[in-house]
Amino acid sequence: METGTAATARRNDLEALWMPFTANRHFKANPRLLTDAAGMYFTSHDGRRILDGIAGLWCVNAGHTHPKIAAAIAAQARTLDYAPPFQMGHPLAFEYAARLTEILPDGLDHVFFANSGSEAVDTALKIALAYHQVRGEGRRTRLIGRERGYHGVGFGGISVGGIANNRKAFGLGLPGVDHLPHTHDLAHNAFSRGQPAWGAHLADELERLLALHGAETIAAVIVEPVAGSTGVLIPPKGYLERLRALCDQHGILLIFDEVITGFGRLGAAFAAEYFGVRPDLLTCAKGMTNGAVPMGGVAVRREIYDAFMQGPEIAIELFHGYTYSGHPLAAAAALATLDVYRDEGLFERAAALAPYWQEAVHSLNGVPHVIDVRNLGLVAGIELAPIPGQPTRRAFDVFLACYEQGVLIRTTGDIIALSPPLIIDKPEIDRLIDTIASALKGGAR
Ligand code: PXG
Repeated sequence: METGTAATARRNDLEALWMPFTANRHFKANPRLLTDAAGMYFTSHDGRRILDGIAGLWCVNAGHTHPKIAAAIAAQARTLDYAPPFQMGHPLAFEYAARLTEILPDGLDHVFFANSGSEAVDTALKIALAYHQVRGEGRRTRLIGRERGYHGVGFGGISVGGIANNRKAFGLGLPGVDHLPHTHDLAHNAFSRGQPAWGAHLADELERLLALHGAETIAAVIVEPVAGSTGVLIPPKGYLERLRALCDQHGILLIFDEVITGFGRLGAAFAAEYFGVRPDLLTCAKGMTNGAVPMGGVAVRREIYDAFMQGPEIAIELFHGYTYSGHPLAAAAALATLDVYRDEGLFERAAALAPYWQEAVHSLNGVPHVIDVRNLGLVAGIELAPIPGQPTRRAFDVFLACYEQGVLIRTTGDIIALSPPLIIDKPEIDRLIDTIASALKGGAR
């Protein structure tokens, strides 16, 4: 390794890295580096403890550097570092798929592995299209997403996604995609606790799209059960049920993107269980490995898997997969993570804390600039009135002020999104909310 002042300077030079979804020039002028983490806290490069209000990025549900997960990864790295997943396998990937189906909704009992939420989404869309084709319904090629939806950054994901900034610089996307309207309406639903009462009828907009395109041309509808990245949009009561009924009526597959809602975020294993609505395909990532190793997955109903299992036995049934599908380190981390969720009762813990969380976040009602607070499980969105002419500035200033005070939050537009590790305790919830309140009061412009 290089030594000396020049080498140290090079190691600390921030210039070479092009950072994702980041204001690179602002960051490099004001770096915020995280060097260590344990439980609910990061340590920053300037030696401060930072309370993690967002589980890293919606993924570290069991808290940071969990010893059992870390040990499983270390042991696996010494035992089997890599095994090819095409025409070969290794035991942990099979074991994890079987274990995962135990906590998935009934009937979702086959799992395909990817390495991120974006890959899981593209995989799910491809399976949906190919499924209709193997059944002789190859005319079903259209995909329906939703305005403000976030399904990662692959071309499939941004096409069905509905966030303008994630789409507009990148060409035309997939053809044959349409979008449902989003369900966000402050006039009707501001300061709702849990699921808002107004808005189930917005699911009926699917009928308008079916009339426009012909139901027999639609392959799948994909939604986040709770939209996260766009600023926490909670589904109105009855909305998901109506989408399910319409998809059933018209032979359309329903895909739930559970990349953030999976693994206890709402106080149940998956949002599908929480809402009592079963999708045909379900994507997950993030909390699968507690964020410790990249991993994503798509769970599918038995009928979907079975539809592909035909033709000569030596024929490959699906021409899709990744070099790292079911990677040994990811599978080891994921198995250990499932053990931790079970042994520490973290999904139940999230459910038990949800009422306290709800009261805490709604205490921000009345704080300057707060125009909405919304919540479900251990998720909250706090929407701020933008500074006139400077969209996103208000929330970004709150983010910076909280970080100064040792609290990490996440902002998107002028919305604060909170999703703490499920191990958070009540005093930590209080500190998180108090810090946001004082940032809003102190930083009022
Ligand atoms: N689907 C959903 C619902 C997501 O939330 C992805 C897919 C993509 O996952 P990958 O692993 O490819 O990033 C996500 C990711 C935020 C934020 O600030 C959320 C995500 C990613 C980055 C930022 O809320 N979610």
